[in-house]
Amino acid sequence: MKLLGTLTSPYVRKARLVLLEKNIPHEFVNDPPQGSLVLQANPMGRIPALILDYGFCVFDSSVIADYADTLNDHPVLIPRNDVKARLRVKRWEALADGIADSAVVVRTERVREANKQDESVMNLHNTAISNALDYAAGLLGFDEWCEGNSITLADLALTSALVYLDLRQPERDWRAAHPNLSAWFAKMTKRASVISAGG
Ligand SMILES: N[C@@H](CCC(=O)N[C@@H](CS)C(=O)NCC(=O)O)C(=O)O
Repeated sequence: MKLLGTLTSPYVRKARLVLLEKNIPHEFVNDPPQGSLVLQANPMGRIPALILDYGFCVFDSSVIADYADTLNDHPVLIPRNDVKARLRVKRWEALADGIADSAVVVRTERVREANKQDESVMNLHNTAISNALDYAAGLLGFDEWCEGNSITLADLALTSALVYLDLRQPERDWRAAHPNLSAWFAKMTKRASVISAGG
């Protein structure tokens, strides 16, 4: 299978981390949003897109993660039998993707000409990020993993969002505000998958 996307996208990183953690053979193909390969795979031109060996194209990182998780059991990243645990993991994913969504909006505003930037949009989304980080730190507490006793999609999604936040908002001192999240993230960034996906 081929995973299309860029190295900086938080959604692509999440999909890559799932494939890497589960040791699923794949080729990473660097192609940007609206790139020629991406457009053949995803009519919306968004990344990531996963092209399966029989040509079927899967898009949206959540769908890719869901599909990839069915391919083997080591590890199971989205709980299968415990409905409440599954819901908690998927909600973590939504929270992490929400941080990424807002960081992308702020980034999009920031790269516009100064007189075209919408301060209220940036404030709204920066506040959403702060609130989501508060919420994530509270949920995590001093647990080793976001959910249960082992790594899940929740950890990978949150890691991807925070790597992106560090990239686009290096001035945001979320580590000082949330030492527990900081310690958890430091451990996550030492994992082979995270290093291999580019930090
Ligand atoms: N919900 C989607 C979001 C994907 C997404 O918005 N990717 C961005 C790159 S970070 C993109 O392709 N943007 C280009 C566009 O929206 O046209 C997912 O999780 O895959």
